[in-house]
Amino acid sequence: MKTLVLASKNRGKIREIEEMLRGLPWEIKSLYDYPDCPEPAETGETFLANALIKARTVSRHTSEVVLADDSGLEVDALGGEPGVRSARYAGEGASDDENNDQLLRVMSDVPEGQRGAAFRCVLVLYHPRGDYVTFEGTWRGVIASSPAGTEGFGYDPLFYLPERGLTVAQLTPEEKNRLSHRSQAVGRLRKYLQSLDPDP
Ligand code: ITT
Repeated sequence: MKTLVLASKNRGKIREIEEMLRGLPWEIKSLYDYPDCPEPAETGETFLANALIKARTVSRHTSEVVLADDSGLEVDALGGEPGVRSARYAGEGASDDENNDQLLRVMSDVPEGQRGAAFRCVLVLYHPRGDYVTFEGTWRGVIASSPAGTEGFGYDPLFYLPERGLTVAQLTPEEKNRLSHRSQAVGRLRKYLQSLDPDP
């Protein structure tokens, strides 16, 4: 088995990506396996820039192949905010609940019909020799007026899917992993990894 280090401390992401990469000949690790790894400073203005910062930092520290996920919520009525600031929308170190409350406050005057949004995920697969490939996924939905559901993480309780009549936090983990921005990006990554290592 080869080792793939997820450049993440977000347990929700790690759980989802591990599940989606099941069955491939890669042992999946995360930053919880490398407690001395320096904390990457996510100073980029794009998902790709931040994913690259995380991937480089972790690959230098571990000398392993690294997968970084930079993702977030882009709200149409807010010109794409919170975007790369999704994890810290209510301030540095904010909890998911605090970020959700902040989003509801900021959107309190936005009428139904103008509450469209997208989850975006950018993955960087980074080799310690310095080359990398990227994969993306986008998932459209609507920001609900109050939270619902207990599954998932982050903004899932507010991300409403009109075609399902449910928020993402009301989906089963299996359903989220079939539909999400992250599953689209990881699906592309899976195909790439399989093309490197086709079954005999
Ligand atoms: P790592 O950098 O350690 O991976 P992070 O949470 O800081 O963890 P990001 O900087 O990429 O990661 O921020 C992503 C934020 O976007 C995340 O904290 C959520 O608030 C939100 N987000 C991303 N994917 C999501 C999903 O599938 N469901 C709900 N919210 C999501």
